[in-house]
Amino acid sequence: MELHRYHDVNRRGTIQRLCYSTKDEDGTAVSKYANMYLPYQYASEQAYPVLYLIHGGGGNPDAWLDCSMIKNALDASFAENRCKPFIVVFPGFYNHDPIRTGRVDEEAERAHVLRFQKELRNDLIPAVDSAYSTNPDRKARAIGGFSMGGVTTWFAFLENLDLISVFMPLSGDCWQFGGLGGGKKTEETVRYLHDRTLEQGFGKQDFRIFAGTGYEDIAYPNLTPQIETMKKDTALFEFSEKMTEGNLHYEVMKDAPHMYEKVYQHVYHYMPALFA
Ligand code: FER
Repeated sequence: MELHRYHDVNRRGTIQRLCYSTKDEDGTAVSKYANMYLPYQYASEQAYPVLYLIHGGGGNPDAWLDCSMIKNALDASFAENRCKPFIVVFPGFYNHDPIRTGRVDEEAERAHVLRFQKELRNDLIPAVDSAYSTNPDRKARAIGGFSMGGVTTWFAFLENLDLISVFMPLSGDCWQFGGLGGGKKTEETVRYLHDRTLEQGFGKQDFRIFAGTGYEDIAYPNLTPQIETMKKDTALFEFSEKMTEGNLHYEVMKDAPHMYEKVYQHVYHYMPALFA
């Protein structure tokens, strides 16, 4: 994998906080924030595409920025003109402070990322689009995430395909049929992805998936069978090793365990294709 090189330090994007409000399961208002990455020379005369980048289990809106060189990768890519500038939103999928000790509680985490789909639709996307100069077309809206953020990304495909057209699940499988379902209930999962696409009124031309993980990643055994089975469903999914062809991509990195420090490199890799 090609790593981003040194770039012009004067062409840095900025981070802002966007405060917005959502509702918890009982309908009570909850105040939240998302970190907003605005590219260098962000100007309201332009309408920018937007990537929503979601943290992993136990994380928060700061996790990607704290734990990886994602900002550096974005700054470098825009400075070197690898791709046109876009906005990145780093929200949190919990509606309370995450309380995580030790192992993942699969059902609890699954409930959070599923609830977050409503927040995305009703609260977050409208807040972002009204506060910033965004292109509101679904073609210009992407979502990606690491681990539980990857699980979140698959749920966005199932629930919010009318709002989003680009999906970048990283080291996380689809949990429609419970924890680690991409590995444990592979056939059912892929059939459901297929059926939900049609049910939402979309087809092969209407989305692109950029998946990734590492050979040493704990999610590899769950995500890989799901992607391999999706590849066989050629009526809907067209796998290609070329980022600009087909609608399904899978990059597996060497020496890459389940860590932001590794996984952010997939974002760097896929960046030029997301809104191309
Ligand atoms: C996976 C998807 C998500 C996985 C783990 C997770 C083991 C989440 C782990 C965590 O939040 O700790 O496929 O594989």
